[in-house]
Amino acid sequence: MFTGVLTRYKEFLPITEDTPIFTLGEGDTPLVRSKNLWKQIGHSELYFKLEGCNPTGSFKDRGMVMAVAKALEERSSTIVCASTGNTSASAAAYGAYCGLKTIVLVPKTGVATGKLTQALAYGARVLAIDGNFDQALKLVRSLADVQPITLVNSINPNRLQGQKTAAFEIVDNLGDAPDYLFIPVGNAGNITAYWMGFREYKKIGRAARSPHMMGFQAEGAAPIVRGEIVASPETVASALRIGNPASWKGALAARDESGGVIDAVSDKEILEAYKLLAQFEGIFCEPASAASLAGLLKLSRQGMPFEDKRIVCVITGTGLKDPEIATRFFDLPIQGLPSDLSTIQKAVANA
Ligand code: AN7
Repeated sequence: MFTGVLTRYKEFLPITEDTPIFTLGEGDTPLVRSKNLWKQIGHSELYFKLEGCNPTGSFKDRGMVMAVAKALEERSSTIVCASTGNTSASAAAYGAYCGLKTIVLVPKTGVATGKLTQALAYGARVLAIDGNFDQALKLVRSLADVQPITLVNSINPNRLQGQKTAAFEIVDNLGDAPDYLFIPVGNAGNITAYWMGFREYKKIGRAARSPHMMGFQAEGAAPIVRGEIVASPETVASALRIGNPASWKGALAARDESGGVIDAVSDKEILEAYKLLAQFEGIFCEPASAASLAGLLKLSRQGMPFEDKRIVCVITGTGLKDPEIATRFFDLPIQGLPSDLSTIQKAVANA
C-alpha cells in the first residue's frame, strides 16, 4: 500500500511524537530500466529514477513534506522559499494542503511557465524579483532571520532529510547501491541528500556499497566545476541557473568521499540528452533533468568503461513543466488537414 516517505522511512527521519504525518503521494517513484540507450553507453545496466512522478512533478516533494511537517510541528503559519521554479511549486502545494501561507520569490525572467502556474494554482503569493535565484535566496534568508517565517529552501536541513529517501528507494529496489549515480547539480542539495542516504544505508548494512556520485552542472552555471561563484548563471536548463550553490561543500564531500566527479555539460549536450530520453526511452523530462544522462553520455564518449556497470540517472522533473522549451526545441511538425479519409490515408502513408 502507498504510504508516503514520512511513514515509509520514519525511523531514518527527524520525526518525533509531535510531528504530523501526512502525504500528498510523494516518493515510491519508478526506477525504470533503459530500453535502448544502454547500448550506446557501453552495454551498461542503466536505470532512470523518475522523480517527475512526484505529486508536483519534481523531486522537491520528498524534502518539502518533511520540511512542512516540521514547520507545523514548530507551529509556524508561514513558509517562504526562493526558487528557480520547482521548489516554489512544491512549497505551494504542501503549504496549501497544510493551510499555511506560502510566499515564493522567483527570478522575474526565465522560470518555466508550468512551475509558475503551479505556484499560482496552489494559491501561493508569488513575488517575482528583479534578480536571479542567488539574490532571491539571499533575500529570503534575511527575511527568515527577522520574521517568524519558516524557510523551506534546502538550507533547511529537513529538506535534505526528506530528499535522501530517494537513495533508500534505489537501494530497496535494486537490492544494493548502483555503481554510479548520475545527477544534475544546481543548488547542490539533492546530490548532498542522496549521498547522505547512501551512506546511512551502508552504515546499517542495508547496502553493501555506495555509488560513485557523478554530479553535472550546466556549463554556463558551473560554479563548483570552476571553483568560483558565477555572477550571472545562464543555461537553457532554467532550473539550474544557480551561481552560488547553498550546498557547495556537500557536493564536494559527496564527490570526494565517493570517488565521483562534478563536471559540466553544455546546453547542446543537455538538449541532446533531453531529446534522446523522450524519443528512445519514452521519458519526457525537463532540460535540467537531462543533465544526468548528458553527463553519462559525455563520459562514455570520452572512453570511460561502463560495461555491466549498474548506473542510475536521476530524472529530477517532468517535461510538462516547461512546454515552451519543448515546443521550441522539438519543433513539432503538426500537420493541419481537412477531415477527409483519403487525405488522412496519404498523410499516414507518408508519416
Ligand atoms: C528539475 O526549484 O533549485 O542541486 O529552486 O528543479 O538540489 O538544486 C531546482 C533545482 C535539478 C537541481 N533538477 O537540484 C529550485 C531549484 C531540477 C530542479 C535541480 C533542480 P539541486
